[in-house]
Amino acid sequence: MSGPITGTSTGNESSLENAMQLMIQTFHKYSGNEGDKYTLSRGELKDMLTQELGNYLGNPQDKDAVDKVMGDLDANNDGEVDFTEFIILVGALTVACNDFFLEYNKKEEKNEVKKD
Ligand SMILES: [Ca+2]
Ligand SMILES: [Ca+2]
Repeated sequence: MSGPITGTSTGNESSLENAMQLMIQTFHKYSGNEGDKYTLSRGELKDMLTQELGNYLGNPQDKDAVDKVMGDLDANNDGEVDFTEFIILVGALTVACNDFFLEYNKKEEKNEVKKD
Protein backbone atom coordinates (compact mmCIF):
# COMPACT_ATOMS: atom_id res chain seq x y z
CA MET A 1 0.00 0.00 0.00
CA SER A 2 1.38 3.37 -0.94
CA GLY A 3 0.06 6.28 1.06
CA PRO A 4 -3.40 7.59 1.86
CA ILE A 5 -5.89 8.02 -0.96
CA THR A 6 -7.49 11.23 0.28
CA GLY A 7 -4.56 13.22 1.60
CA THR A 8 -6.08 13.99 5.00
CA SER A 9 -5.01 10.92 6.95
CA THR A 10 -1.97 10.86 9.19
CA GLY A 11 -0.64 7.71 7.58
CA ASN A 12 -0.89 5.67 10.76
CA GLU A 13 -4.41 4.34 10.33
CA SER A 14 -5.27 0.72 9.87
CA SER A 15 -7.12 -0.35 6.74
CA LEU A 16 -10.42 -0.29 8.58
CA GLU A 17 -9.81 3.17 10.00
CA ASN A 18 -8.96 4.35 6.52
CA ALA A 19 -12.15 2.79 5.19
CA MET A 20 -14.20 4.59 7.84
CA GLN A 21 -12.58 7.93 7.04
CA LEU A 22 -13.20 7.33 3.40
CA MET A 23 -16.90 6.68 3.99
CA ILE A 24 -17.20 9.91 5.97
CA GLN A 25 -15.28 11.91 3.37
CA THR A 26 -17.26 10.40 0.52
CA PHE A 27 -20.55 11.31 2.18
CA HIS A 28 -19.51 14.91 2.81
CA LYS A 29 -18.06 15.28 -0.67
CA TYR A 30 -21.62 14.95 -2.01
CA SER A 31 -23.73 16.21 0.91
CA GLY A 32 -22.20 19.71 0.76
CA ASN A 33 -23.19 20.46 -2.83
CA GLU A 34 -26.68 21.84 -2.23
CA GLY A 35 -29.23 22.48 0.52
CA ASP A 36 -28.37 21.00 3.91
CA LYS A 37 -24.61 20.47 4.12
CA TYR A 38 -24.98 17.34 6.22
CA THR A 39 -27.58 15.42 4.26
CA LEU A 40 -27.89 14.14 0.71
CA SER A 41 -30.71 15.54 -1.39
CA ARG A 42 -32.12 13.42 -4.19
CA GLY A 43 -29.72 15.07 -6.67
CA GLU A 44 -26.72 14.60 -4.41
CA LEU A 45 -27.70 10.98 -3.81
CA LYS A 46 -27.90 10.42 -7.55
CA ASP A 47 -24.43 11.92 -8.09
CA MET A 48 -23.04 9.79 -5.29
CA LEU A 49 -24.64 6.59 -6.60
CA THR A 50 -23.50 7.28 -10.14
CA GLN A 51 -19.93 8.15 -9.31
CA GLU A 52 -19.23 5.93 -6.33
CA LEU A 53 -21.49 2.90 -6.69
CA GLY A 54 -22.13 2.62 -10.42
CA ASN A 55 -20.40 -0.76 -10.57
CA TYR A 56 -22.57 -2.22 -7.81
CA LEU A 57 -25.90 -0.65 -8.53
CA GLY A 58 -26.04 -1.00 -12.28
CA ASN A 59 -27.50 2.12 -13.85
CA PRO A 60 -28.42 4.73 -11.24
CA GLN A 61 -29.00 7.25 -14.04
CA ASP A 62 -32.41 5.64 -14.18
CA LYS A 63 -34.69 8.01 -12.28
CA ASP A 64 -36.83 5.21 -10.88
CA ALA A 65 -33.73 3.48 -9.51
CA VAL A 66 -32.68 6.63 -7.64
CA ASP A 67 -36.23 7.07 -6.33
CA LYS A 68 -36.26 3.49 -5.13
CA VAL A 69 -32.91 3.77 -3.35
CA MET A 70 -34.03 7.10 -1.87
CA GLY A 71 -37.28 5.52 -0.65
CA ASP A 72 -35.45 2.55 0.83
CA LEU A 73 -32.85 4.70 2.57
CA ASP A 74 -34.90 7.59 3.83
CA ALA A 75 -35.99 5.92 7.04
CA ASN A 76 -37.40 9.10 8.61
CA ASN A 77 -39.08 10.26 5.37
CA ASP A 78 -37.63 13.76 5.37
CA GLY A 79 -36.64 13.56 1.69
CA GLU A 80 -32.93 13.63 2.53
CA VAL A 81 -30.40 10.91 3.24
CA ASP A 82 -28.41 11.62 6.38
CA PHE A 83 -25.15 9.95 7.34
CA THR A 84 -26.85 7.22 9.38
CA GLU A 85 -29.09 6.34 6.47
CA PHE A 86 -26.10 6.41 4.13
CA ILE A 87 -24.08 4.07 6.33
CA ILE A 88 -26.97 1.59 6.30
CA LEU A 89 -26.74 1.49 2.49
CA VAL A 90 -22.99 0.97 2.61
CA GLY A 91 -23.42 -1.69 5.30
CA ALA A 92 -26.09 -3.53 3.32
CA LEU A 93 -23.97 -3.45 0.16
CA THR A 94 -20.94 -4.65 2.10
CA VAL A 95 -22.94 -7.59 3.47
CA ALA A 96 -24.07 -8.40 -0.08
CA CYS A 97 -20.46 -8.28 -1.26
CA ASN A 98 -19.36 -10.54 1.56
CA ASP A 99 -22.11 -13.03 0.71
CA PHE A 100 -20.90 -12.99 -2.87
CA PHE A 101 -17.33 -13.50 -1.71
CA LEU A 102 -18.32 -16.48 0.46
CA GLU A 103 -20.30 -18.03 -2.38
CA TYR A 104 -17.42 -17.52 -4.74
CA ASN A 105 -15.00 -19.17 -2.33
CA LYS A 106 -17.31 -22.14 -1.87
CA LYS A 107 -17.51 -22.63 -5.62
CA GLU A 108 -13.77 -22.38 -5.92
CA GLU A 109 -13.33 -25.05 -3.30
CA LYS A 110 -15.71 -27.37 -5.14
CA ASN A 111 -14.62 -26.78 -8.68
CA GLU A 112 -11.25 -26.51 -10.25
CA VAL A 113 -10.14 -22.94 -10.74
CA LYS A 114 -10.52 -21.87 -14.31
CA LYS A 115 -8.32 -19.10 -15.56
CA ASP A 116 -9.06 -17.15 -18.66
CA1 LIG B 1 -26.96 18.50 0.77
CA1 LIG C 1 -33.84 10.94 5.96
